[in-house]
Amino acid sequence: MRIVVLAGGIGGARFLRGLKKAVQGTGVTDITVIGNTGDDIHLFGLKVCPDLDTVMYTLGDGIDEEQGWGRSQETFHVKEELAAYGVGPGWFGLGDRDFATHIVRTQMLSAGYPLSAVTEALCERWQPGVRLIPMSDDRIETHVAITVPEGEPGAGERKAVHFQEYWVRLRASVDAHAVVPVGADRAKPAPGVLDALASADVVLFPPSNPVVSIGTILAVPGIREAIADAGVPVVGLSPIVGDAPVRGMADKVLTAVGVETTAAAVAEHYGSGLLDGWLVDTVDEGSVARVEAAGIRCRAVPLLMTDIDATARMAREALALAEEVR
Ligand code: GDP
Ligand code: FO1
Ligand code: CA
Repeated sequence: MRIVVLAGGIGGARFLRGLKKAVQGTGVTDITVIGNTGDDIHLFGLKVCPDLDTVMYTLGDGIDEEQGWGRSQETFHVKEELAAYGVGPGWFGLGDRDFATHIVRTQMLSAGYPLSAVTEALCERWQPGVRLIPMSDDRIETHVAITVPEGEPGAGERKAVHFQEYWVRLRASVDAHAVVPVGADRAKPAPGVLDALASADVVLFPPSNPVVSIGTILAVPGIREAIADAGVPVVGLSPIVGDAPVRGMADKVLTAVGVETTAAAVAEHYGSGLLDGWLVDTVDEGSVARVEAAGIRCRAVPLLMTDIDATARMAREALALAEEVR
């Protein structure tokens, strides 16, 4: 059996760790991960791919476990030296070990390799145990339209900021008027993406951000259609538990696209044209009927990724639901 997973950063990566454990000793031949690159940012002349790196480091045991992003045993000497030159942004914490990844990536991109080939090369070191493919080799950057907050230059004016500026510098403290995956409309899926979907036996949406992770991947022309055309079960797990994101500020970007922050509304947002099955947490058992009324098979199971065994159980539930709707 071949499994394809559409993944953002922390939610996607942690789920994948559980999925790998869940399929150990079963007939699963491979797991292909289509990674979000809308969070990518160019800093200090380097290309940084937070979600791809989060998946790669998490599955390769190089992640800072507590933070969920960045390298373990990290130091920040380069960042401090850059700051001493007055070179920012200071609000984005690139560590020394992490810098090496971005240097290698940028060097290979400058030599003409596409991001998909570079990602494969980086994974040679980390051996994540899955095939990690960026959603596209083309540059796509999520931008967020905001009103500049009081106390900042241009306060009260409307402008677009890079997703990382919205998420990390502003901590999503102001409303997002719109979320735009800039460049997605002209982008092509990376080599291997459509083939993986065409030969998939099941497609999983981990509990990743529905707007800026999975939504961005689905914005690449051809990917949504390839999922539908695959004709295999598509099952998702809710990142919203008890009407709030388990972690992060997904509510801000859900509101921006007119979706309420509930497990049921996220399922309806994907819709029965895309999703066949949806898992909600046991605290949201009351929303099962609403999801099923939308034509999506739904089960309530524990959805907190507190440890790898709990996460593996979630993955098994998702695969069981896939068999039920097949
Ligand atoms: P990001 O790119 O690092 O933001 O990570 P993802 O997009 O892959 O996942 C982010 C989402 O993961 C957030 O909306 C969280 O609510 C969700 N999440 C994090 N931990 C858990 C968990 O233990 N259970 C569930 N159900 N969702 C989680
Ligand atoms: N998140 C933060 O909240 N603060 C940071 O300084 C930060 C630095 C950073 C560096 C590399 C990387 O791969 C990820 C990093 N993240 C940081 C996480 C990240 O950019 C966001 O949480 C995601 O893009 C949202 O998915
Ligand atoms: Ca992300």
